[in-house]
Amino acid sequence: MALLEGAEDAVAFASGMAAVSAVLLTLLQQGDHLLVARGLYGCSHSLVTEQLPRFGIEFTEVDFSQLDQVVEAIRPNTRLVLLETPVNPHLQVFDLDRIALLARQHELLSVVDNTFMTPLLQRPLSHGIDVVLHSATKYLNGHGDVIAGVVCGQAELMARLRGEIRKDFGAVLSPHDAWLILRGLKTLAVRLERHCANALAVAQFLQAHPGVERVFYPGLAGHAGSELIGQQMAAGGGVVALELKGDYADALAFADGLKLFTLAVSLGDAESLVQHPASMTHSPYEPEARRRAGISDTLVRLAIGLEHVDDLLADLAQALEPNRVSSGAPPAGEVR
Ligand code: 3LM
Repeated sequence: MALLEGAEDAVAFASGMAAVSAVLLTLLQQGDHLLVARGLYGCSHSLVTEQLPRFGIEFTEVDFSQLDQVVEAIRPNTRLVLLETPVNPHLQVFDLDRIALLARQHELLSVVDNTFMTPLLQRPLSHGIDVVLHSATKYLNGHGDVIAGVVCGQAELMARLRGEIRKDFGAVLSPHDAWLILRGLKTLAVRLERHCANALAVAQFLQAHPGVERVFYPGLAGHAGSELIGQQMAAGGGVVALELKGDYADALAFADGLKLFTLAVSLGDAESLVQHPASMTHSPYEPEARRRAGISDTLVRLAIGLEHVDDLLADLAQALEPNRVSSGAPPAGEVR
């Protein structure tokens, strides 16, 4: 992973959250403050907003697309900035060159969660970011059967992660799981090609569908940050999010109505997965914080797998049939 990310060294952990917490517990101490993106994976959000304050570490949530706001939020005890790009679950994209420069100008360390892209689609260190981390549970493994994390960066910092936090907190990765991810990495390039091609086709299909209010996919023209494709991102990735026309129940009925997509959290697997962030991955968010993070009740997240694109589009089409979405009940006479 150090080679792929262009880093001096890398350290493996028992999960993505073990990697996120190890970085923050190594770089921060009591009295410190960090700037964190409003939209983050649910458990990363609760780690920063609920766990770290117990150790006297403060935070401010900011929108990293509004850099003047970010500068205003910097305090004398601010030590680092933490963000994901694209953001889980609505895929907002941030300009890493500009964020890395801002952090450097204010002597802040910059930490980017690159789980949704992998180093094959985006290399944050090459944009001046200090630390990059991954939930290897997702694309790096690619088969939904391992939980793991990895952090990449300067050798001195990686030595502290390995020699202090991982050793004493114990979030080590099992040798067998390390072997499984090494195996997954062999097929990462071809899997990402299919994930990205399928995701673009799904995003275009949904964008044209009358039952869909809005589609979020960095590979779609008009998506905020899509101009960074080709500069910062090699492609849009394998996750698509959408907002349905309707309400909370309609979003659940749509997710329930899919047959080929499995209703489950996680992403990056060979199989396509569907989930409802408000009640699943981002349920740790307080409703007000979730609203500020732009995660609505009708937002549905699709982790696009490696199946044949025609099968995926056919499944979406049947689940979006008007009467299925509105009543949630299957059409008359059809037994589930
Ligand atoms: C999910 N995400 O379905 P683990 N960083 C990012 C992530 O998306 C995740 C992690 C870190 C999901 C997990 S919900 C229980 C399933 C951007 C995880 C944490 O600890 O390896 O799961 O990674 O969005």
